[in-house]
Order: sequence, then structure tokens, then C-alpha cells
Amino acid sequence: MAYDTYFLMKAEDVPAYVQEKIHYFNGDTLLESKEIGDGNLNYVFRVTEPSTGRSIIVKQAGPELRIAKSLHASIDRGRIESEILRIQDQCSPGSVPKVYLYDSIMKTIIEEDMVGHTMMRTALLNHEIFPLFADQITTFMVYSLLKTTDVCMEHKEKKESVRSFINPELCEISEDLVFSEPFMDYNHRNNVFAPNKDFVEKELYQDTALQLEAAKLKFEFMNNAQSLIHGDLHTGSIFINQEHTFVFDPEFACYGPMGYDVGNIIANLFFAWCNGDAVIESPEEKDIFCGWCLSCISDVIDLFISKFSVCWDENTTDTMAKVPGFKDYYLKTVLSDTAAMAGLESIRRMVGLANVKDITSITDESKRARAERIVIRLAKNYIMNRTHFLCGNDYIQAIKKAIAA
Ligand code: SR1
Ligand code: MG
Repeated sequence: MAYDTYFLMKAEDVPAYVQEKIHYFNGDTLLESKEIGDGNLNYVFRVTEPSTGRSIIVKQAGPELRIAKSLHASIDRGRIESEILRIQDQCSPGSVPKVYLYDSIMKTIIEEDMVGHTMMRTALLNHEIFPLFADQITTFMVYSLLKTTDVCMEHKEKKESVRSFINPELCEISEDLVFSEPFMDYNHRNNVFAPNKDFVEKELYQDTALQLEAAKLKFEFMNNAQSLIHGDLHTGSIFINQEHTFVFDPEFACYGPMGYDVGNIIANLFFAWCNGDAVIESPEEKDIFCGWCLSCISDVIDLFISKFSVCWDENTTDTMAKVPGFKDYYLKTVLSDTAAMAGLESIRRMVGLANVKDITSITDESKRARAERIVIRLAKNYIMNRTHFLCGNDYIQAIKKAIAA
């Protein structure tokens, strides 16, 4: 088949497609294929060669989003995803799966299967801990984010890159789902946990001071093309094991404030804490898991700061960026955006269209309601006092305060 016209593949179509498009398996070998996607947007097929156990991933964009037919995303979103994966691999080698092919007709990406790794959200739901994660994710974030700024890149090249990563439809989804709907449910598609309805009404829908800050942050997201961000860096976009961390699924990528990615990590680590706190029965096991979640949050911030400083000194090209004091000024804006984004991601995952399993899988109603209230209180503090979150311990203190309230 020529594959010169787009069609949405079924699992059984994919082996022949792969054999036609890339030389990865033996030409005459038997291949198996299974749809394994559980994301909100795409179809993901794993193609395996049983005789060798080798496998590959084929990700295809469908014309409608899996989560909601009312949402739209360009079917060409794979182009952006495949291009950013190549850039991230250059900035932070080995941190993302290798891309073997982007097919602009079939709207597929053929990429490395992250064998031996588990989706991080799934592993955290099993209360596994990952002592190397804070180090690995901060290396990825600092190098992929700082190296794509005007601080480090030649400015004309950076502007060309900004142009090629204009991602209007995916950005619009974030503008709506992250920055708008959680604060006023005008599209009537928020998912508010019934026991917290009054709490959400008062703490979010009636809090005009909070809404003003969310509005400022929305326009910061839309207008600050600071660096090439992943754009959806939650624990479902990470595959992990005890030795290594892979970041994947960057289809929401665009130029935006780098705190967007860092804040997403912080928020999602706290969702894992909430699950452990509500679900783990043994006090010793709870201490280990929840204690690790908190120290990981703190370490992510502190390691991000120290690596940012080193990466800045090694890679700054702009003359004015080298003026004494500018690095500290710039880093403070990143840290403020980080706290704000941790807050926005936290709120939208409690009340917005796309919830997270860490919270929705808490079956005890009162425990789930408590967890959501802690997250929302903490998130409001992050947003309203964002300039005060300057080190890991500032997060720990805020978390303790939210839990105790
Ligand atoms: C329409 S998709 C809903 C959410 O899933 C993605 O992973 C993004 O987080 C998006 O906001
Ligand atoms: Mg995704």
C-alpha cells in the first residue's frame, strides 16, 4: 500500500505500515500489534516482533480527541511533537525516546519503545519511589528549557524556532482548561467532586482576587515566548524505572514560560502524596512514600536552581544577560512562574475537565474530599504568594500549612 492518503489505522493495519515505512524489523518477520494508548488525544500502537522481543511505538493522531469531541487539535500535532523530541534529545541526550519517522500524511510518529520503563503516574499509584528522579528531571528541564531561550540561543534562530512551534489549537486547550474554566465554569464541563461543590464555589468561582491572578498568568503564558516548553509535563508524560527517566508526549509544546513545566512536575508530585496519604494503610509505608514525595518536591526546586545557575554560566551567549545581577533577576521570575503554575495545574486537575487518577482513585469519599481541599488551598497560596517561593523548603512549609488547615 502507498499510504498516500490519511486513514485512521486499526491495530491490525500497523505491522504492514511499519514494514513499509522503516527498516527496523526483518522484512519477512511476523509482527504483532496492540493499541495501548490511554491518553486523552491519540492512538498508540506497540508493534512487537515475537521472535526477538524487539518493539516499536506508532502514535497516530485521530481527527477527534479521545477525551471530548468538543475539543479540537490540529491533526498535524505530530510534527511539533517529533521536532521538539529531536531538540530535547540534543539539549539533554537520552532523556526522550528516539524518533525514527514522522509521517505527515498518515499523521504518525514512529518512535522508540521505552522498554523496561513504567508510566510514572502508574508507578506512583503503586507507591513506588524513585530516588534518582529529582536529579534526572531537573537535568532534563534545565537543559531543554534554558538552552532554548534568548539567553543561550542566537536570537534570529530562536525567532525562527518560535515561528515553527506556533501551536494554536493545543495552546487554546491549555488556555481554556488550565487558565480559564477552573475559575468560572462557563463551558459547563468542569468535573467537580460533589461533596466539595460548595467549597469550590466559594474558593474558586467567587474568589475574584484569585481570578485576577489567573488572568495575569494566562496572558503571561500566551505572550512570554521564553523557552521551548514541553507544555504537558505531568507524571503521565514520564516513563521511569530505578535507573532512568524518559520524558515523552510533548504535543502541547510551544514557546512559553519555563515555569510552566517545572510547576507541572511539582503539582503532580503532590497529587502522588495525596494518594499515598489517603490510601496507604501501614504508617511505616506511608511515611516512606509520602516522605519521599515531599523531599522530591523540595529537591526538584533546589536542584533546578543550582543546575540553572551552572547551565547559565556555561551557555549564556547574550552580552546583556551576562550583566551582574541579571541571572538572579531572571531566575526569580522563573521561580515565581513555577509556583504559579504548580497552583494552576493543581486547581485544574481538581475541578477541570481532565482530572488525575491519583485523586479520582481514592475511593473513600471523605478522604478524597479532604485531599482535594488541601490541594486547592495549597494551590491558592502558590498563586497568590508566588514571588515568595524561592527554595524547596518554601514549598514544604506551604504544604504543611495546607495539610494542617
Ligand atoms: C483535551 S486533553 C486534556 C488534557 O490532557 C492532556 O494531557 C493535557 O493535559 C490536556 O489539558
Ligand atoms: Mg499526553
